[in-house]
Amino acid sequence: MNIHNAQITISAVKPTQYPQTIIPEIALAGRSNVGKSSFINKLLNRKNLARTSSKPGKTATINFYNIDDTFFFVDLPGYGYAEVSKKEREKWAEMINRYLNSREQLVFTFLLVDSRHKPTADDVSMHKWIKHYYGKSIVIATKADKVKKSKLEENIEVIKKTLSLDENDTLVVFSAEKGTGADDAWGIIKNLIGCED
Ligand SMILES: Nc1nc2c(ncn2[C@@H]2O[C@H](COP(=O)(O)OP(=O)(O)OP(=O)(O)O)[C@@H](O)[C@H]2O)c(=O)[nH]1
Ligand SMILES: [Mg+2]
Repeated sequence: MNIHNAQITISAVKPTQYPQTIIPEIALAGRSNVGKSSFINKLLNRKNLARTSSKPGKTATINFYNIDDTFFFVDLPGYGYAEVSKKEREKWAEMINRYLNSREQLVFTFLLVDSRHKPTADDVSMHKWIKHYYGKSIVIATKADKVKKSKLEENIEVIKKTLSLDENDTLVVFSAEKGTGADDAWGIIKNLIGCED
């Protein structure tokens, strides 16, 4: 896809702040620090469009990125970050759930997991929700550049098994550092939003 214009529309904390458009939305869910914001930046070839940080908990709001008025990337706060207070975590979870469960424009939710680690209990429940909601899932295994190739294959098997992926599910091995998987991700996105070019 030839992107001309990608910009943040709003950082929202409640539904009244969501963009009042009917443009399709693709949301990115995953553990804090897994690479959701970096995924957006890599796909758009923009270093700092979505703010990233080596410190987990960077994205604390629901950030809507308008991509050429064709679709929105919706960058969600990460879950499972132990360092923030329980109260704060619950607030984020509520904010995420409210968006995911009620947003009509939401055409799909990608699940990002770290290709170095076994998916957590939170990842498993997020994946279950996605399967229940869409009947299929798209899992992005991030930070693939950080794992040796032989180990990577092993880890991908563990991810598939832990999340119980089946033939309806798609797993994309991804690296925001190297660009691995970016073309595949674009192919999936174009398909989801019904875009030809
Ligand atoms: N080597 C490598 N580092 C990555 C990759 N993706 C993300 N990172 C790094 O991981 C850290 C976290 O990335 P973010 O994109 O901020 O993660 P996030 O999921 O948006 O995190 P929160 O906003 O806290 O939920 C940053 O230091 C990134 O540079 C990748 O594919 N390869
Ligand atoms: Mg982020």
